[in-house]
Amino acid sequence: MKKVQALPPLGMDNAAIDHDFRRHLGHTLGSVESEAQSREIYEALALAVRDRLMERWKATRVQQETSGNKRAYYLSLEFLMGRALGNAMLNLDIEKSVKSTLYEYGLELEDVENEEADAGLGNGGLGRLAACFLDSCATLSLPVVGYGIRYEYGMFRQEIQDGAQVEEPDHWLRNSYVWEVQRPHDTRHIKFGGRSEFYVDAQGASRVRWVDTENVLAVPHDTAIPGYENDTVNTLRLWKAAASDAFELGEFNAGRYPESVANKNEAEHISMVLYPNDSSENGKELRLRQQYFLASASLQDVLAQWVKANGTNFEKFAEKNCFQLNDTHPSVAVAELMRLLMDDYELSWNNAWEITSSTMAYTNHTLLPEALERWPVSLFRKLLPRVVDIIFEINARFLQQVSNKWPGDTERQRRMSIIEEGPEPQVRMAYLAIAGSFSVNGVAALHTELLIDGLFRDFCELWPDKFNNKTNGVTPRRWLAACNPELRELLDSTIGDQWITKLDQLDNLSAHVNDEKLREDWRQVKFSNKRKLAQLVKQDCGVEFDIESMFDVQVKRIHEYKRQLLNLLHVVHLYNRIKKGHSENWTPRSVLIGGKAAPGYYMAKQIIKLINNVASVVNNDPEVGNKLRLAFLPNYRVTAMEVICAGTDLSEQVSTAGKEASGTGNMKFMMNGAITIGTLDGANIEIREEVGDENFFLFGLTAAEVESMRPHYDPQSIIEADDGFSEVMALLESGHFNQFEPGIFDAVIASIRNPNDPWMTAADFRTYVDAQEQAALAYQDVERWTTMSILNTAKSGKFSSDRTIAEYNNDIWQLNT
Ligand code: 26W
Repeated sequence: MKKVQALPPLGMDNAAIDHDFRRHLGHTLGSVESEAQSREIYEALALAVRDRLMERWKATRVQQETSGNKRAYYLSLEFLMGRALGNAMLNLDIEKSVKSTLYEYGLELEDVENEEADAGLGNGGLGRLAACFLDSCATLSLPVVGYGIRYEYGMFRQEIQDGAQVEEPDHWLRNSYVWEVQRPHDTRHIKFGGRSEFYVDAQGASRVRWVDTENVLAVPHDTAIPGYENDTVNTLRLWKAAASDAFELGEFNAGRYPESVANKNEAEHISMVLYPNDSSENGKELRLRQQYFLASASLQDVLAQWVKANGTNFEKFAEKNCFQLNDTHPSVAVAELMRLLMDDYELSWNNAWEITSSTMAYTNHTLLPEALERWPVSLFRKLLPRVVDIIFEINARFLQQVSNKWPGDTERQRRMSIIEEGPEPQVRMAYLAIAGSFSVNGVAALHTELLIDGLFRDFCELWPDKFNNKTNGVTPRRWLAACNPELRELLDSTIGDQWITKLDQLDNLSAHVNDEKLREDWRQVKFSNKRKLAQLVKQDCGVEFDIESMFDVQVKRIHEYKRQLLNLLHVVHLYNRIKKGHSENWTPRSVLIGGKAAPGYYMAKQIIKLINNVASVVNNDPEVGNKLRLAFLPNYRVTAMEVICAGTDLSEQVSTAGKEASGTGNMKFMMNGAITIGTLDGANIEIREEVGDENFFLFGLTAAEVESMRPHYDPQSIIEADDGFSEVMALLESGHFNQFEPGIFDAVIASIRNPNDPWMTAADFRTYVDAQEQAALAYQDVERWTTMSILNTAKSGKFSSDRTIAEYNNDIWQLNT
């Protein structure tokens, strides 16, 4: 199109927004104002806000494309974005204008916002981390693109029926998603199946092409990622799978119309659903298809942009591009980049490897061996024959390096091989990622140490310089400014508003910790947030929380290593004390637990059911009254956490030491003034370092103690030697919480007595109960608690994802802003 004068920028004031809101309502949606439905109001407002992102988005794209600066790409199978409207308004600084616009129509912003579904394209920590990282990249004006899959169905919606989890599909796109823009001209072709064909090219070089494939289209859908008040708008590009030929002509002509359309469905399955597992891989073919689909589409996208700007000279490619792999899930990218460079752009192996191994960086997010992905070679070969050839070649050259360093150490070669030998040989994706990356990082100091001396020890001996730590963080925009507007205002009036992008400034609060006015306001803000949380609990669980009671909260995926069961043992212990009349000097407590279980994870589902059964006994016992309440919050998700973290007093971070890579919920709670009760695990250690021992309730074995106790772990004697513990076990084993469902909890309860319990729950029971007692006493001392709460917020600056991303950039990406 011919270049013409640019449009004037859109106004950010009340009148300008009102104008666009009405235009979209009337002209985009064809709605009659007096009859507008809530959904239409939301869409019209979202579009008016989106218009304001759009012009900044274009400008950012043009600037990034023309600057020739280095760029990074965050490859992730998960992005747990949550809602976009509030976030966009905050970043554009138009909340006030929007509120007053709506006010004129008698509308509440909160009601309008509730029309938006969460973009729940992730399981938990890893997916939400990706979302926080994009926010920080945009806020730091770093040229980073997120690449992921546009799942038609996100994380399932959890319902609780008779105390048990029931999964319902999350068709989040049903009502059209206003934040995405489809970009069909950037569609990529993805190959599956077929075979490798060897040939000699015109220059006489031997080459390979991948033929007889079934092709699937990857159609990009872009979402704007606004930075905070800086006019930067980055991109999250999500791929949707589509059939390459809408109709299989042969089938169609033969009158087999349904069969031809069925083919289309099969291709589209690839982006149909997010796998709801967050720890154990179950080797499903579709999952490998998803991983390859993401890797291939994203790499082709980056290469196509490179060629457009630079032609097929790749000499400077590695200087200008960097791929960050979010866990092993997208790590097939290592082999795929090799394939594209060699087969499509005719680079030699050595040149292609030089580029690949200096552009890939891998982040590990878990220490659980069952979460390390492995794929059967046979499956790989069937789906991706050309890619598997390349993986074998990478492995052969890699093992040569191993044997050069440790001649004759065949045991080590066997251990380190990317291909695990056995009756069903497997591709070890983590090893492929390490071999192909110039950087490998863990997500908290302890986690990285444990990777170095444990899981990846051999690799660290080979390449010590690759390994580094990047302690996780969360975005203070969503997790403080947006979710806790009252605290935001109090902070602004006490220390100014620079903390939103320089979170270390929260430490300036420390100087005001004894200011009576601040302390009183601080408590009022917490009460107000507790009232909102209590409303949510009432509405979703039917349980009344007294806002004077201590709000004791554990929300995260349900997993044995996270030990929701330990939390529950404590609740039963408190219940038992009340029943026995041992409730002198009592601190009333409201315990909230929430989280999803992987649909195939039997134990996790049993734990949910047990929590609900205990809750119904506790909450219906008049003798217990307000002293103790227990609620299980159904369908825990990003939007629920926004209410929960602001209204929490006590944050439960009780995993078996050495098992939680980092945790990020712990950081959201801390920022909002909750105090942690936790083990020395993941980022808890760093949280405690920042806030000081006296402002953290510590208990439990250390990671080293866990491992040294393991061989002679004897839960039976631990229980026997502890009267309180014995009584708790006796209550559970008597069937008190499952009177009409005999035996249903046998497996869960038995796990506590099992000497092979990997999570060693019994070992930490007594120190946990003692730490809980300390927390209860501290809560009674309002002045002490207020100090602890203020200091937790004040010392949370380190846990901004802005700090984390600045470190990724300094140590790994090295982008200019
Ligand atoms: C089924 C394959 C699979 C395996 C592992 C899917 C997802 C995973 C993830 C590693 C699970 C996850 O979310 N890990 C969490 O990552 C967070 C961000 O780094 C950490 O804070 C958590 O400690 C870690 O459990």
